[in-house]
Amino acid sequence: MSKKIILDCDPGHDDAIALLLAYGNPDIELLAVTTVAGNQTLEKVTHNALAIAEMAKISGIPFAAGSVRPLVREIEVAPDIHGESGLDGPVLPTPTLKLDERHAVSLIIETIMSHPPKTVTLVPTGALTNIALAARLEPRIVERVKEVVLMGGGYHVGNWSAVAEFNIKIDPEAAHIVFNEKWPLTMVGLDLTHQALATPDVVKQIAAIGSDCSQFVVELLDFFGKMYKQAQGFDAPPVHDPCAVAYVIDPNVMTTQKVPVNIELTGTHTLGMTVADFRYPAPENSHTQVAVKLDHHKFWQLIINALKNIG
Ligand SMILES: [Ca+2]
Repeated sequence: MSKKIILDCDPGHDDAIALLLAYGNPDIELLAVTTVAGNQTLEKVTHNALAIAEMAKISGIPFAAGSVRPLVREIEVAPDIHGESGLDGPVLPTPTLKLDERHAVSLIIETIMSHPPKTVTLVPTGALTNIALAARLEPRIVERVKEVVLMGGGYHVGNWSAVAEFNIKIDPEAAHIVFNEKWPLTMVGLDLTHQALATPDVVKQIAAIGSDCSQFVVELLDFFGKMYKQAQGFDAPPVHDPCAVAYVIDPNVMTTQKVPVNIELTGTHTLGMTVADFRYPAPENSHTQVAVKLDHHKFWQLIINALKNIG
């Protein structure tokens, strides 16, 4: 049973690896790739998405560009982590794949509505702008999707402020919309992704694959590692976005806990915080859950196997 997903991303080093995992894993059917401003401008992240497609020889999957900025806030990008291009490090091939002419939000809606109910999983790994707009433009998608599995937030930790994570912090209003719609939502946040470290041993295993694609990932991780060391003091970089894809492939790759989550929109020091209420056992009908503990070995094996499959 293949799992149909739409990957909504802002590549981005870890988005790139998420895309390769989704494309290279045999259990995933990648229906569409959509982009959103975040790690860099929309123009740059869209170019990067197409360059990754070129590198991995991805064809027959629509790629569409989406929102150029957050719903309310000014655009914020992250050159301290991803460089000026959004994907600094490896030399990127020139894309030949043409963008789908539709806006990402239209592509998301049309893809969900043209598939049977409860078969399509949304996997956002950037700001939630496109997803929020899609839910407002076509509210029937909320009932129709199987679930939303997103990389973002953190119930005990932030990275763009003391308590807020980048994807949520840059467009908190969009996140508020997405977390408050009643679709099943899994938040794969920093609490989880900070366990997904690309340790030297992992990088060695990826290098040993010996393909263009594995070399590309090694170069991505090399740059990403340096930036994370410099910006946040990590000895090995946390590779966030593929964690969300990995959960869709095999929920046993991590443990989760049901808990109500809401987004802080007004706090002076807490804007964009994903506020998880652990005071009581979550109600049975709680539609949100958070990722807690990663099986590090299983996670990296999924990525290594996907890279081998791409060849
Ligand atoms: Ca991302």
